[in-house]
Amino acid sequence: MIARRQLLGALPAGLLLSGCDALTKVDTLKAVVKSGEQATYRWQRLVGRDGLAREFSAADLSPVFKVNGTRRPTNSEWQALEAGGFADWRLRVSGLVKKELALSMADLASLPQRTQITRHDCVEGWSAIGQWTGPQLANVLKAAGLRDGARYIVFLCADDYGGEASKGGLQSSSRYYESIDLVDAFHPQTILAHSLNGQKLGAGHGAPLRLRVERQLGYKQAKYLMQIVVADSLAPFGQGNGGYWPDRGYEWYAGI
Ligand SMILES: Nc1nc2c(c(=O)[nH]1)N[C@H]1C(S)=C(S)[C@@H](COP(=O)(O)O)O[C@H]1N2
Ligand SMILES: [Mo]
Repeated sequence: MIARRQLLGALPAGLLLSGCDALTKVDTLKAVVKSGEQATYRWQRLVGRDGLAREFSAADLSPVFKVNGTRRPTNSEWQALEAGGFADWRLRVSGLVKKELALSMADLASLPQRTQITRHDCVEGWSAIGQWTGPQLANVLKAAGLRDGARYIVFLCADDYGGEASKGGLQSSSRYYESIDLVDAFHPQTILAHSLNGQKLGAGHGAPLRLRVERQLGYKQAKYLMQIVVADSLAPFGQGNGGYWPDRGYEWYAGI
C-alpha cells in the first residue's frame, strides 16, 4: 500500500481542501497552472534550454506566413519612421548596461548575421515555417555589457494593441511588450530579425526589427522593436507580468 503521506506529497496542498469557496478554487487552479509553468521552465533548464529549436530547409517554407496581432502600428512616431525608410529609427538599449546604445539598421547589419528556418507556433492554433535573418541578441548585449543584477531582457514595441473579446482577459488597449530571461537572451537562435524569407520585414511582420526566440510561442516574438531594457525585475513594465499577453493571463514562459 502506498503511504498516504507519499500520496499527499504528490498533490498540491490546495486541492486537498474541501468546502473551499469558488474564489479559492480559482486561485488554487491558477496556482496549479503556475506550478506547471514553473515545472516546464525548470525541466527545460535541466534537460538543456541551450538545445536548438528544429531548423528546416528551404523546401519546407510556408507559401504564406500569416500576419497576426498588429498589422501596422497606428502611432505617428512609427509611421513617420516608416515613411523615412527607417533611416531615423534607432534601437535603444538601456537599463542595467555598462554602455547605453542607439543602433541604426546599418549598425545592426554590421554585426555577424544569422539565418534560420524555423516554425512559428501561435497559441491560436496556426503555425508557419519562415526564414529569419538578423544579428544574434547576444552580440548586442555583449556590446552594451550587462551590469550586476541583470536578469531579464525587456522588449518595448511601437504598437498599441487592443485586446480582442474573443481571446478573453483584459480588453484595454496598451503598448505591446515582451521579456525573456538571460538563458533565452544568449541562446544562439535568439536573433533580432530584419528579414523574413530574404525580404526586409514589411509592416505586417514587424518592420523594421523583431525578436525571434525560437524555443518559445508566437506571442513572445515581439514585432516593431523600439527599445531593449535590461532589468532586474519585470514589475515596472506593463502590469508586471512580463508581456502584453502575460498581463492577460498567458504564461510568461511559453517554452515549446
Ligand atoms: N509588437 C507586437 N508583437 C507581436 C504581436 C503584436 O500584436 N504586436 N503579436 C504576437 C503574436 S500573438 C504572434 S502569433 C506573432 C505574429 O507574427 P507575424 O504577424 O509575423 O505572423 O507576433 C507576436 N508579436
Ligand atoms: Mo500568436
